[in-house]
Amino acid sequence: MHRRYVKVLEDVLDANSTIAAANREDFERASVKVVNLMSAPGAGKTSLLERVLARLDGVRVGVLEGDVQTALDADRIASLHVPVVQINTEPRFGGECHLDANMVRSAIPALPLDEIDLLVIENVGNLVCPAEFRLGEHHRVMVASVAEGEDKPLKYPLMFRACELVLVNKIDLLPHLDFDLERFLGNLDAVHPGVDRLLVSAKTGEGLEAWRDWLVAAAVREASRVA
Ligand SMILES: Nc1nc2c(ncn2[C@@H]2O[C@H](COP(=O)(O)OP(=O)(O)OP(=O)(O)O)[C@@H](O)[C@H]2O)c(=O)[nH]1
Ligand SMILES: [Mg+2]
Repeated sequence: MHRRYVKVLEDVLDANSTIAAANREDFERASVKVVNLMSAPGAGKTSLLERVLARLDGVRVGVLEGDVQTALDADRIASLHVPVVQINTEPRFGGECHLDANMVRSAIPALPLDEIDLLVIENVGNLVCPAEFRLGEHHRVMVASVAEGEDKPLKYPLMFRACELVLVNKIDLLPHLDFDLERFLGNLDAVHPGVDRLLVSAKTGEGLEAWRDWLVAAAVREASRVA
């Protein structure tokens, strides 16, 4: 019984990988690089996009928003005059806690791929499932906010291993928290040695120039080996 469950899961992930490869082909045909942005709910994905998307130095960017319900995040991005498409996983996909390749495939016709160089996909807030489902992206980034505790790399290692960049957000809150930044970074290196990391605050703007520069470079960088 247990073995059958594992087999079903393997089949689901295999089917997802096939569709992700088709998505990747569509993105490459349109010369669009794709970043999959993941985190726990509320770590600051949308806030970190809002702060940089409007000043990407000539890089034409679009956003695909994934949420269980609402278009709240898409509305925030649209107010910056950035093209945005919202996927709600609740009505059509049963309230999934992650985006999968098929959901992204269903959104591709609505995306202005010929008018953008970079597509950022904001995944559903979750530290487990999004890391398992490839979408056809070239780059994977996660946000870990200091409010979540320094043990998270140890408890959710796949997410921290699956990314090439970790944005450590909400560092403005450090004086108010019992968060040991050195211990967090040690835990991060224990599960993904040497992974790139940026200390940022979407509230104060600290570190956002480096995040912006990273996104600008992602528009031309080759796909990461972890994507
Ligand atoms: N103090 C502080 N608050 C922040 C920072 N970044 C985001 N927030 C706040 O954290 C909350 C969640 O931010 P969002 O950007 O919506 O987080 P998210 O990851 O997009 O959330 P979901 O899409 O729901 O998973 C909001 O109240 C933000 O104002 C930060 O750097 N410092
Ligand atoms: Mg969001």
